[in-house]
Amino acid sequence: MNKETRDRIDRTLSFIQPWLLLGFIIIFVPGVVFFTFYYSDKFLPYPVSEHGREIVPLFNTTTILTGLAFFLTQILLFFFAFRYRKKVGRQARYLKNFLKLELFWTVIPALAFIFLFVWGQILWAKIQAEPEGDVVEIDVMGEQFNWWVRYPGQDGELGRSGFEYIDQVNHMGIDFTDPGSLDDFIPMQIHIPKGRPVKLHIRTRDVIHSFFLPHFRVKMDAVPGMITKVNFTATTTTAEMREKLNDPTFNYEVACAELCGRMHFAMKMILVVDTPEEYGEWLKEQKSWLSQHPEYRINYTSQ
Ligand SMILES: [Cu+2]
Repeated sequence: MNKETRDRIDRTLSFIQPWLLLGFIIIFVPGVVFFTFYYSDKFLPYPVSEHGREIVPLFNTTTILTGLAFFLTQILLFFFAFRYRKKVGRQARYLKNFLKLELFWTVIPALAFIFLFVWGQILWAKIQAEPEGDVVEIDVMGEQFNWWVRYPGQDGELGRSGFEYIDQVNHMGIDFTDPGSLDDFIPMQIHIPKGRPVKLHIRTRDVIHSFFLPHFRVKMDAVPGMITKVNFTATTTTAEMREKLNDPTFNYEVACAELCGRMHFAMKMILVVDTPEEYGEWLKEQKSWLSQHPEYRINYTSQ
């Protein structure tokens, strides 16, 4: 390619590009607003946990503030790229010492960030505070690509567990030398009672997973070698939610929110919110894991 051709391409591009940038503002910006509202029925329904209701105003404020900043800066960015496009005979000017302007765009965003940070931090401390009252404790374990949950059983105590006890059958590595483990049970669905605080102890036996309950605004990573904790209190039963959404097949779902491998998308579990009475009934129906795997009683308790 000779110099003349290169110059011609260069001139053509510097003529077209500013107009493309202007077109971007005209099409993209209204497009974002339009589709946000167009698909608003696909948004998550109002949270069904006590702390979730407090997250809503924080989430909305953050979205509005960052949204305004986004539109303002993007519109200016693309507009200026158009307005000051290359023109024969126009020289760029170098401006300096605009202290007031620099203070303006440094201090205002800084204050906005501090405000959001403090609000979020106060709320997070409240969510992570030790729950009071009649707490339902559940041991949760992630594995590629399943969730396992263990309940304390009649004695209200989760028995010990350890990685050394994990095998093909004892997925959660329950330690049966601990009497607290004897009546623990592992259901295929999570049941929790409405109105009682739930405390989850979250573990993983392989890679990082993330325990995500979108309807409850609960999300906590499962980190190898650690037990992470998260608390929440459900405010709406599954039956009430089915009525509210007019969908008799609706179920709350646990999802994995950390890309953890090939079958990550399928790593989910159903969570049922019962009335306290239904929950009591369900608890009574559960059989201890040990009663279904009696061979483990021999293996560990005879040692
Ligand atoms: Cu996962």
